[in-house]
Amino acid sequence: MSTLFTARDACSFGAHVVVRELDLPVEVVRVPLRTAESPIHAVNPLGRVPALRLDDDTVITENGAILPFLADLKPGTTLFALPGDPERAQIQSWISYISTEIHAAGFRQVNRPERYSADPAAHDGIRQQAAKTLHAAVAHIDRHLQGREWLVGNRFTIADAYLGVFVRWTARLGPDFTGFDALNRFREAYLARPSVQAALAAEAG
Ligand SMILES: N[C@@H](CCC(=O)N[C@@H](CS)C(=O)NCC(=O)O)C(=O)O
Repeated sequence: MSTLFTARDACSFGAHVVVRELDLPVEVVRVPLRTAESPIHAVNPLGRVPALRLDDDTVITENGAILPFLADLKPGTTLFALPGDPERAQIQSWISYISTEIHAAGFRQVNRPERYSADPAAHDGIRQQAAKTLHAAVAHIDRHLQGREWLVGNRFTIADAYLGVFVRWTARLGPDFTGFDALNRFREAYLARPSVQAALAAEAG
């Protein structure tokens, strides 16, 4: 059986939700992060989740690869679209935007400024600038979601499963990030999904 390596409250949550949405025969295993003892290092040399190990020991890393791969295990699922369908590219476009603009340029710099400067005196400035960048990226998504429930095609897709991770984190960033109406509606709809509730319960255990 394939194994999806995840961590609590991490960006692997979206892939975990997809496994549950599609009822895939994938074992979800939680690992600790940022410790040399974690079994994740034997799977992903970067020590990061998500990582997907297939039956034949092939390893796939990166949300941008894992989310489409999981959806393609059920060809024709409404969570994705078939090759050649422009919606497939739109879904991939959002995953790429979220991974680069929201995660890497935003949350990673807000949460881990030490990765961008060895000088502790620089960290507050990095955090503040990253929060502004993040705010602009979140506002872009909020505008897109005006009058829509989900990112693409009026249905929940793998891009929404992934966005939900960061929409949950955004709420913790303080008052500047709480007034996005469309995003707030998205968060409620996301949290109401049985797959999300089941994944949350499993990760809390
Ligand atoms: N670009 C990667 C980022 C993965 C990533 O940064 N995962 C975090 C959890 S949200 C992690 O494992 N961090 C541990 C570390 O960097 O040591 C992806 O989208 O899959």
